[in-house]
Formats: sequence, C-alpha cells, structure tokens
Amino acid sequence: MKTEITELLGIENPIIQGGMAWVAEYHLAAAVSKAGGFGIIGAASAPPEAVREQIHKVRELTDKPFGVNVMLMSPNAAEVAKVAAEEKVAAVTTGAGNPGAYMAMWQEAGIKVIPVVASVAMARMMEKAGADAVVAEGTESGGHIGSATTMTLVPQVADAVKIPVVAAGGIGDGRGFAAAMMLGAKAVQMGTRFIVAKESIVHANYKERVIKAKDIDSEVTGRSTGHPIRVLRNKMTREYLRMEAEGAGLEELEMLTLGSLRKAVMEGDVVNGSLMAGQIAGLVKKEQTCREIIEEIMAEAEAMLSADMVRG
Ligand code: TUI
Repeated sequence: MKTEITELLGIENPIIQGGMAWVAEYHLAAAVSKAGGFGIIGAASAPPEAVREQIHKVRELTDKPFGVNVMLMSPNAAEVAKVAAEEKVAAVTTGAGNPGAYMAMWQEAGIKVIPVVASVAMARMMEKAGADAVVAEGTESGGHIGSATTMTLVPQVADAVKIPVVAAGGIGDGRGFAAAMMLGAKAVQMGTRFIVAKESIVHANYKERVIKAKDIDSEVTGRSTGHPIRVLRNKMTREYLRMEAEGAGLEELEMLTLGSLRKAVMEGDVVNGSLMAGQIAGLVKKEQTCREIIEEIMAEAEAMLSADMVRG
C-alpha cells in the first residue's frame, strides 16, 4: 500500500514499529524492516555507543531502511541524537519531550524527523520546526502516555497540520489500521503487537502476560507525578497505586520502579517488573513472526479499504 509515509520512508507497508524501551532492539527492528515495515531501535536510556552498536547490528541483517527512537527524558538524549545523525539512519522518532534542539542537526544529515506527539499544539509546533511527519499517539498506548484518545487525537492532528500523520495507540489488527486511515492517518505505529513477535527478545513470561491479558488489564501509574505510564496490572502496580493514593513522593515511587522494565523484559519478572503494554493487549492472541503480523494486518486492511481516497 502506497501512502505519503511509505514514500517518505521508502517502505512497502505503512506500519512503523514503536520505539519501545528494552524491547525495540536490533533483532526486532531488522525483522520489521525486512518484512516491509519500518523497524526502530528504541534508545530509551541506553548510552550512545550502545545505540551505535545496535544500529550496526541492524545493518548486518538488512539493507532496508530503519530508524532510531530518541527518548528525550534520557540523560543521554543529546549524545544519542548525535549518534543518530552520524550514522545517518533513515528516520528519527522522538518521545516524551520536545526534540526542537536536535531537528536542524538531523535535517542536515538528511534524516527524516518524526516526533511522537500527544496533542494538537505539539503537532503544530513540530510542523513549524520542520518535522517531516508526526506520530499522534493516544492514551491507549503502553508506556509514557498523554491524555487524549487515538480516536479523538488523530483526526484533530490531521486537520491541524499539512505533514502526514501516523496513528498510534490501540492499533493491533487490520480493523485498527483501517480505522486509523479513516481518521486521516497515512500509517500506523504499533508496539504491543510486536512485543510478542517471534523475533522479539522479550522474556516468555512477559509475552505470556500480554497474550493472556484482557481488555481492562492495564493500569496507569504515575498520574500524580506527571509521568503517567501504562502497564499491565501486577504486584508492582498495586503497590505503586497504593503508595500514590497515600501521597508518596516522586523519589519513593521511583525506588519502586527503578530497573523494573529491564526486570520484566530480560528476567521475566512479571510480579515486580514493569509490564509496559497498551490497551490493545487484550486483542493480541499469539506469537507470530513480524512478517506474519504485517502481512495479516495489510491483508485485512486492504480488504476493508477499497476506496483510493483514504490512501492519499
Ligand atoms: O515516549 C513515549 N512512550 C514511552 S517513553 C518510555 S521510557 C520511560 N520509562 C520510564 C519513565 C519515563 C519514560 C516508555 N514509553 N511515547 C511518546 C510520547 N511522547 N507520548 C507522549 C509524549 C509527549 C509528551 C509530552 C511528547 C511531547 C511532550 O511534550 C512535552 C513538552 O516538552 O512540551
């Protein structure tokens, strides 16, 4: 399927893989790009040279284009931003902040810049700053979230900017893909469905929790601290929410979650770990290869979207 985003990124299918911390490493990114989507290395809080190594490893596996997600709350964000520019990855996506300070550097390196936004105001600001596209990410997403839903955010962002919009949050199959196109998106970004991909290095326990999750099994921790994070419910979230309700401070709460995502992804600690996942987890039913996931979604969506008007 051709859209403004497939043309911008030089890919076959308008499906972008989310830049998930710890999860979006080189095996997953390479597999998504090989399958005609757009794979992304999630830099999260990793040191810059580790990100460079991940980029090189993707290049050993595929010649297809891929990107890096720069998590702007990371203390390493500035150095990671520089590594992305030096390595001339095809595109950079950003999360959890304003990437304005790095945009000129990326543009000079010929890199497409696609900030993730959670509001119309931020989308407008990013367009003005020269972004090539934006990801409009709804509160259904896993991890760090804004407050608007995908259903309300995507059409409002699509109306507000001329650059193409990628929809994210709550999309996990061909129906979600088709709906996103109807809302004005030119591609989708998916995270949760790729957590359980065969090529994903996520621990089997974590994958099993996603596969077994029901519609209302996620919680949002950190609303009181200004850093809301969507995760699957477990002992850690119950403890966190209890402490939050009792007025615990940021430091005390951070102690509880320190290293908890790594614990979940790498060690399979589904009791005390942070199981970041979106509300669509309830729809994710099995482990499949990235190619199977992408081909299944595109076949479902193509069948629904027969009108050329929505493809742009
Ligand atoms: O970034 C994400 N999702 C993430 S990042 C992450 S790693 C992390 N781990 C622990 C604590 C904090 C982060 C896990 N999930 N999504 C993209 C996203 N960006 N969602 C919302 C935003 C956003 C929020 C505010 C973008 C811009 C923004 O602007 C603030 C400003 O500076 O004006």
